[in-house]
Amino acid sequence: MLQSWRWFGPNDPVSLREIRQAGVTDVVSSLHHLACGDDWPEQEISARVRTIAWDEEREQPSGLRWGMVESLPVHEDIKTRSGNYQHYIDVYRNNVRKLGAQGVRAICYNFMPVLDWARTDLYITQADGSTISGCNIDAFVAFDLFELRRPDAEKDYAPWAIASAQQFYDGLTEQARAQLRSCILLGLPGTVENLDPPTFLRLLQRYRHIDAEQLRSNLYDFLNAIMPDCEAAGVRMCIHPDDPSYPVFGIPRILSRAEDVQRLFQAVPSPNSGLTLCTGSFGSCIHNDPAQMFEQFAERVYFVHFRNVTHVPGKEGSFYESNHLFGSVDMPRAMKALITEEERRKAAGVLEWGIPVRPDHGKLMDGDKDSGAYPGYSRTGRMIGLAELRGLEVGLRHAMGLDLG
Ligand code: DNO
Repeated sequence: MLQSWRWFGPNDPVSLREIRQAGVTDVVSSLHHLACGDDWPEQEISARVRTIAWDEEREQPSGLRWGMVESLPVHEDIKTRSGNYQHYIDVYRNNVRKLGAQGVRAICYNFMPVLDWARTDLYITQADGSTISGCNIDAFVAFDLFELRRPDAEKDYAPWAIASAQQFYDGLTEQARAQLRSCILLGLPGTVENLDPPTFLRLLQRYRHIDAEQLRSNLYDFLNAIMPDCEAAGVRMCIHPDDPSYPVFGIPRILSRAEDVQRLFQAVPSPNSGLTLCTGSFGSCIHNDPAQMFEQFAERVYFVHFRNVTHVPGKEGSFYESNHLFGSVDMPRAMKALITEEERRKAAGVLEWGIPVRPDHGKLMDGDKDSGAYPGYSRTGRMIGLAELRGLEVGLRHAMGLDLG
């Protein structure tokens, strides 16, 4: 695996030097200060390439490179195929070409309406005092019904689910309700903005007449329009799964299950359209086996997010993010799928770059609590995750009789 790390740019509390010292070679970054749909100026791209690759202080190459963009967000006009979508597709195509010309090899994006990843709690305290994030299905439903009051929302839920959400909501203090609101509507890392309930509702309304089939076809049209540029620029698109991988707030979901991935690859056969295999996002749906999905789609996996989730027994949809190696995702099997695919590409002579893997999310430990780290994007927690994953890789490679990578 290529050890990679998400870096949010010069204001990130974790420095590039620390990232390098943790063993990382591949930085995953984006021009976060630009708005969704903006043209990315060439000078800004080259400045970021240089910031990552050149150690100013020591005046020498840093040992890091920027080959992976996460994310180049897709404008809502493209997802809804309305408004100025043609303009935004042209901008996207241009950005792909510019990024490819400056050495970017792959782009991670998603096609989730309105929200990027969503959680109902970002600071769940564990027994050891560290915090992690998670989803409580009752909280999602309660927010939808009693806070947002989305029209017709009750039609999306079974009566027992509504009753359970009601009971949950009744037990919340006003302060806990406010916390839930800000957690769901907060711009999480990588997302575009903080939303307020009326704006969120208005944005959701744009999808009132867009069902999953329509959204799928909008995704395929978008990808087919940009594929020639991706191919010419040598850039691979890696779609990120829906997170969580089940419906929330009536939003259509089109990248949650294995059949969604299969349909995507049938509709857009270009090898430049691939997958970000995020074990945590796929793992949030109890019907998915992310390790098996890795094996199934290995040839089209160009980027990996390794993290684990633990399902709450008897509460489908409720989970918390757990230690990278232990939880509902069979991480040794997922790592084995990665190694097997890397070896296959090597033997076939098609491993031009390697498969970047980032330790996705990590617990927030005491020393990091005041560092300004984004939820999930802790320094120490992610470094522990990376170290554990590296250990797992070396152990498996040794057991498989392979070189240690
Ligand atoms: C969350 C991330 C996502 C991801 C986007 C990709 O931690 O995995 O925000 O970057 O969905 O577009």
